[in-house]
Amino acid sequence: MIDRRRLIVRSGAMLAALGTASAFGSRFAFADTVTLPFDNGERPLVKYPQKRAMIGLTSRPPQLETPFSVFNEGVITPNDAFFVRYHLADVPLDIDPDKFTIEIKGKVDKPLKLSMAEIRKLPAVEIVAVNQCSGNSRGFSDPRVAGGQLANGAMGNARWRGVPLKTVLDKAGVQAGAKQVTFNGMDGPVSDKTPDFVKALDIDHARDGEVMLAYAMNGHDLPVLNGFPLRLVVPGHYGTYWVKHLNDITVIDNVFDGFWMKSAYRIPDTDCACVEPGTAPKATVPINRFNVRSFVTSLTNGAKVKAGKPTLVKGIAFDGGKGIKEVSVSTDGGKTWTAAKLGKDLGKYSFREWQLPVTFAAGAQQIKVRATNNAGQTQPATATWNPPGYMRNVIETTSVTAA
Ligand SMILES: Nc1nc2c(c(=O)[nH]1)N[C@H]1C(S)=C(S)[C@@H](COP(=O)(O)O)O[C@H]1N2
Ligand SMILES: [Mo]
Repeated sequence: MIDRRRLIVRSGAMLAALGTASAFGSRFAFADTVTLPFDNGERPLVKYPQKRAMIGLTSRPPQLETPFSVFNEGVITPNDAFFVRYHLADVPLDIDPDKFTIEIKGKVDKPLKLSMAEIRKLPAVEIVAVNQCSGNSRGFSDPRVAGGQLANGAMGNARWRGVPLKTVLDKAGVQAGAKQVTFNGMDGPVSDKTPDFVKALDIDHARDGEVMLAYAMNGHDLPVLNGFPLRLVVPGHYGTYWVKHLNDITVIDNVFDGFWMKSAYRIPDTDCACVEPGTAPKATVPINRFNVRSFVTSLTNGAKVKAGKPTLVKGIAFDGGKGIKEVSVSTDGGKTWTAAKLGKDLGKYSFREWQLPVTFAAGAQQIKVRATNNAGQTQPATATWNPPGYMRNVIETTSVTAA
């Protein structure tokens, strides 16, 4: 059962912690509850600073899912509707950007400590990229698995602005023998038994010129809950690597063995990153790139449409960075597919809009949508399964009634 009073008190404490509650505009309030389409799917709609009403998953730390209707508003996810994921309860809500510094240390010639002013002076780059939690859509896992029971709203697409990680690594001078780079943010565990949230990338990935230290999102400072004042952006890769409130970058000459790399966020070492439902993988690897996904956004399950007249069906598709080649729609259970028209290309890491006029016969109808990327990878007809419930990308089906 949802304890609204407790959530309200905690949201209030957070406003106080921010120190500038009034600057954050409207006060927290509970609009309503929503019911996600799986067992125990009832969630409160909660209001946090800088966020519109969002689907509340946990309050300590705050974890917010984007209401799916937001994805039909446009191809860019607004900052105030962008999902929020944290692991550790000690979330830094009152960082002074003028005092904030980030350290680059370890196997480098010249350890650095940079202020935000110094970071902002470096040549900036922009990239539109999807951030998606590994466990997005986990609530649909069958059999059910442990972890945050998310529907499809733990993803978002934003225009990120910042400095290539390569720029600061080059400035510090990576030494020969460097193998990985670790990333630590300012949040921490409440109990010292919980391992701190630290992630690692291979050195070549860290220096690919695309991985970014981002300070802006859609033309504004990062929202506090999305990592203000600085976060890692790892295009095409699951959100777990996108470390928020990032203030510690360490170059190491070994493979990092912290909990969040060695034990958590690992997928079966199989082509589908899946195993027979209910079984354990023989070997695992760290989760990495997104697989291909596509969604109908203009119609939800249970929607009523006109029979015998075209309905413009719209949605989004994305993948881990090959770029979307084709999106197709089927209304006959997957026997035949019709290619949709793709929208503007905002880059290979972005959501890609698609649309297709569909004429429905009267009665109950199912719309299936399937995307294929430029490497020929597509989506499975039946959902794959793994114990942590990661990487769901089944062909989605939307049920409507035409009359
Ligand atoms: N500092 C910090 N960064 C973090 C996390 C965290 O717990 N702490 N969670 C990661 C995970 S698992 C995800 S999915 C993304 C979510 O980013 P968002 O909250 O901005 O949507 O943040 C990542 N960065
Ligand atoms: Mo995540």
